[in-house]
Amino acid sequence: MKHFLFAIISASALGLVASIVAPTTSSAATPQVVTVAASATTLFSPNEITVHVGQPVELRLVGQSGVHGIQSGELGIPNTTITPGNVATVTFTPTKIGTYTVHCTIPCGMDHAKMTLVIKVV
Ligand SMILES: [Cu+2]
Repeated sequence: MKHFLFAIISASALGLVASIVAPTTSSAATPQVVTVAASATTLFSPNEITVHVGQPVELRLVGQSGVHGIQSGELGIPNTTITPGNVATVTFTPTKIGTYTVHCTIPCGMDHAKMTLVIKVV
């Protein structure tokens, strides 16, 4: 009887440990989801985001008007095209602290040169 009780207590203790450890592990791997709209008139909105070294970022680029593009070799963002009515999702993991200015890669109108997304890695 004593052994039986011990087994039950041990099993619950293990379960408790698992439930404490599991969320910590998954939150470290869970990407930070950031949504940015891309439009011919409001450009990237917001035009500045903050992300964290070592934490994956799931960047959701919502195409509102005009065709736009994004790419950053430094940040590991692949060449991605954003079209109206679609959401382009890119995932990258920043490795170095800094402020990165990413320009729209596709000429999209009068304000194209001003179309930047500032990504602060902290
Ligand atoms: Cu653009």
